[in-house]
Amino acid sequence: MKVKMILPALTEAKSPYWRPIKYHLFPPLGLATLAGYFSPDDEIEIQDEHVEEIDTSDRPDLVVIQVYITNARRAYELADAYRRKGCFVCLGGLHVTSLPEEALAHADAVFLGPGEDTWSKFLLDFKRKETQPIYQSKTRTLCNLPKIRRDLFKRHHYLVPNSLVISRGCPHHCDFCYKDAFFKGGRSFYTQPVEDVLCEIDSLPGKHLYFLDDHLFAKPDFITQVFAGMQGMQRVWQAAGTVASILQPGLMEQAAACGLRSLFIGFESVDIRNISSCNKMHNLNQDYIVAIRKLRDLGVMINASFVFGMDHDDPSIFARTVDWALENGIQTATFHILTPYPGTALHQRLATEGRITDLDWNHYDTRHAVFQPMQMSARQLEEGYWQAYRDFYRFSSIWQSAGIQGNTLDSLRHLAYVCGWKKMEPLWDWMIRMGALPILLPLLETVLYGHHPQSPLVGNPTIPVNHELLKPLDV
Ligand code: B12
Repeated sequence: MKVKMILPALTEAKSPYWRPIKYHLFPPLGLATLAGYFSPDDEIEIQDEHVEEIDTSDRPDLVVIQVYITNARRAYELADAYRRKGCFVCLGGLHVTSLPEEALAHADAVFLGPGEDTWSKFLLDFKRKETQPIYQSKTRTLCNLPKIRRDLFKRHHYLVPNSLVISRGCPHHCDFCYKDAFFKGGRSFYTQPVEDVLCEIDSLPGKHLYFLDDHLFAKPDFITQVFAGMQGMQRVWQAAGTVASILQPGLMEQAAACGLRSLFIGFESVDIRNISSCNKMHNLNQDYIVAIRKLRDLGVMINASFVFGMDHDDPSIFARTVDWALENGIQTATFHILTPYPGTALHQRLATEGRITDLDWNHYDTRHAVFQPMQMSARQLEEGYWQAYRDFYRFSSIWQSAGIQGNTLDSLRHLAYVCGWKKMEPLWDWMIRMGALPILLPLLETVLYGHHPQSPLVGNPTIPVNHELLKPLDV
């Protein structure tokens, strides 16, 4: 059977928001996970619209499309085109799970929740020509999974080809997060067996890894076993973590010892009232500044994530957040406008209060105010968001936070790193278009990491230089 798997672009290439560097980061891991369930005789192609044009002139037997909220319109367009040709179209992913009826109008079958259990059942049904319109995931396990079909990735297109997820979900219940809606009807946090994780890591080429787990450190006994197994593997890696896990005694030390180099941290707000009102209880009563210092001492860079537009935010929040981040020497920051994704508790609350003002899913990209904020206008919220980016990344700001690093070398690294990443984005874009990344990235990595005391590159010239960019990526 001929199978076409598609990840439609989250932002159109012609949009002013298109950033080649952002959309060339990770390969479509979810689709490659599902591809593992096909039989060896099946002819499978994965197309990722972020890095290539989707060719719709073919006529596969089965079309599989992953739908996020901001690619929903495009996903439906592709689905309709293939259905007109008589192809069987399956839609799944986060947005389909939130709004199955909407998706069903464009599909022969829709899949709610993670696909590991429903997908194998569907493939049997498809063979027997007895498919159902809706498949709801119930059994949640990551044991005995088929191998992820990484061989189907066009690897050379990606800055971070070695992305992996070794758990699903998260044990917490923040009101803005997709998680509770996506995992309803079964467990909402579960992990892979440690041996499988270590085997997968071992099978990945190069040195650099990026764990895309929502909360890698959520189950300490699991992750400390993984870290113990990673000792000696000579990997460098990045991930996302919470303030509470950073403060947990010994955990970050172990992570840094087996290669942690940068961490994405959801600080969310510098106003503590917002933290309790969004139910991010694990951030409450945590000392953000102690956490930041701890990572700095371990040589781990921080990408701090902040959300604007929560109910306690007034127009002073933008400057207060940027000042706080700079005073604490944060390397990179990612700002978001609060976005009420359908299916979340936040969406339900704002809808009940009559505050949702925009239902164009393309605007649910955390760059648009799609609701009426409590203490400012939607326009002030959007302008403040862009102003925060400009203020955080102006030269004087970069200089200020570089001065706060532990020593001169770290300050220089900070300067080179932030300027090299943010100030040279047009150059990065040009390099991506020219296909020059494989040559230039190793050079950059040596500049960024070569001198760092914990870098495995230091004093060990026999270790091949990593071909991926190491930075706290804003995903
Ligand atoms: C990688 C990633 C990206 C990549 C996307 C490209 C890519 N290659 O995947 C990039 C960096 C571009 C990106 C951008 C953004 N992202 Co993002 N991203 C992720 C991340 C970290 C990992 C995705 C992943 O690989 N998961 C692992 C695989 C195994 O899971 P999966 O993809 O969900 O696939 C499974 C199921 O969904 C299902 N499935 C999926 N499709 C189908 C299809 C069928 C037929 C079936 C049966 C099953 C099925 O089966 C798979 C196996 O279980 C997730 C967080 C997470 N942990 O998932 C956030 C996440 C998806 N992103 C999110 C957000 C908010 C964004 C941004 C809007 C944020 C921002 N401002 O930067 C932007 C998008 C900008 C825009 N214009 O839209 C949110 C989505 C919230 C929501 N309700 O939609 C998430 C969940 C993060 C979070 N915790 O909030 N992102």
